[in-house]
Amino acid sequence: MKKVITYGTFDLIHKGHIRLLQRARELGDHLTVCVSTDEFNAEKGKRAYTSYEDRKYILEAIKYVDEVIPERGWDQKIQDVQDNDIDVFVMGDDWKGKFDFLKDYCEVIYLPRTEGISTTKIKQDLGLSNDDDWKEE
Ligand code: C2G
Repeated sequence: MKKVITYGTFDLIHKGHIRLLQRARELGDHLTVCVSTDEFNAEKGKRAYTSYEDRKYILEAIKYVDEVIPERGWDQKIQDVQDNDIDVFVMGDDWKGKFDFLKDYCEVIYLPRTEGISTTKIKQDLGLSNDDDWKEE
């Protein structure tokens, strides 16, 4: 079985995320998604609208996704690839080159991002571009 892995926050799931997951899954027989915890998002300078538990729940409902595990930091990827017998590591090409060190452990593929959509754009279009607007009711 050819196993694929990808990483991300996947907040406010949109077509760009789904297309990434679909193309990643098509590269093998099994897709593991490593989704950033809320704590790691803070480290990335991101504050997701949707909690880690809810982002995990949503990802597990997507037909291209076979397994969801937590991403707690930048330096777990080699261990994840080894522990999960991963053959292919996939990311959108905004990350091109950033994870080439994984080539010693698995195939590394950067896929073209889907233009015209992003979580940031959604927030801006909704006029919620700063954190204060995000306080839950
Ligand atoms: N993506 C895409 N097209 C978009 C938006 C996102 O292909 N329009 C891809 C990104 O390139 C990434 C994945 O969807 O591969 C998830 O995007 P984010 O949730 O923004 O992930 P990010 O914050 O980049 O976290 O260790 C890696 C990090 O966890 C990646």
